Amino acid sequence: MEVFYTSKQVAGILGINESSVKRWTNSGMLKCFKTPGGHRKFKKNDVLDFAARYSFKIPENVFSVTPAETNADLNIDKISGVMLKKLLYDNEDEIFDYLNSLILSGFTVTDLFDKVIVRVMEKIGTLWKNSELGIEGEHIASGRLTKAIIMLQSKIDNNRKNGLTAFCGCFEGEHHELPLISLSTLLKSQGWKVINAGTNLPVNSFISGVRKYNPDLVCLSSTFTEDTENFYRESGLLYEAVKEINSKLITGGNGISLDDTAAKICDYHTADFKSLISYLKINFPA
Ligand code: B12
Repeated sequence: MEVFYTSKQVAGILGINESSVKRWTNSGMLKCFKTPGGHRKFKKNDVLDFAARYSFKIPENVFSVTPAETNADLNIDKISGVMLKKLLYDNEDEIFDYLNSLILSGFTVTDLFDKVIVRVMEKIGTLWKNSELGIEGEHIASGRLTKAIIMLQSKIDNNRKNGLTAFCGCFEGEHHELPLISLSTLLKSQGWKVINAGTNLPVNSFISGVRKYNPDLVCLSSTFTEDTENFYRESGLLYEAVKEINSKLITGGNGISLDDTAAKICDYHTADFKSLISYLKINFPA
């Protein structure tokens, strides 16, 4: 089955604006055809010809996942398997190319994190737990993925800013940085300006940052909570500061349980990005 690409996908593949794609098709430099509804569609070979003629560098894996794969039966298992191998054996450029190709094939940023990256990192965690992967192997894989996600940020940063600012961080003792970087990437893709204060942040510094930047939204990520009582104490302090500036506090991650206590220390708690997006749509309508 021949696969066709949209103007948006071609813009992503070539690393240019959608308006340039339209201009070049209008001038005849880039071949396309139009659907009955007037939408431009592109063949892979036409995009490759254009790239070769005008010296555009195309990432290697960009065409490796076809849009068909992202339709009804998303093959998450297969994609996670490919990703796992890439994390273990490839470098960050190749991981980035693969993540980018998933986005270009129609994957939402939310699904990329909730369904693929969470699953792949769980597999890494299991390998590590079963001593099939050393600590160094886990660090290398996490480091490569972190770099690839940061590279992806500039690709999926939404040019249409919503004018809102989010302040994100983790409390002292929390070293899981990947969820926080993933969260920043997701929010940026939704048009948010993101201030990522990082992991291992003493609660007073977290609060100082909130007061200084006066954000519309504060996000706290927690993956591993050693001292639950202290965590709730610190969250309570942060929540007071967030309420003082009429902002909202959202907590997320597997280090926090969804019990009644959690409900009292934030405006909303969720374990995934899909629910965060739903919450934002209701509470920060465009
Ligand atoms: C990578 C990793 C590390 C790396 C982190 C590197 C880095 N740069 O981030 C390092 C080596 C530092 C590390 C250290 C430790 N780790 Co660790 N780690 C992992 C691993 C393999 C992957 C985590 C990850 O990045 N996942 C990918 C992200 C995207 O997924 P996620 O965290 O689930 O995030 C999703 C949701 O939770 C949610 N979310 C998260 N935050 C937020 C925030 C908001 C606002 C919202 C809305 C949503 C949200 O949305 C995300 C997308 O769906 C997991 C294994 C696993 N099963 O997950 C163990 C794991 C989390 N680690 C674990 C442990 C025990 C540790 C250590 C104690 C190990 C040790 N003995 O030293 C230390 C603790 C360090 C500390 N004090 O923080 C346990 C935690 C068990 C628990 N909850 O008690 C796990 C589950 C491994 C295991 N099976 O035992 N770890």
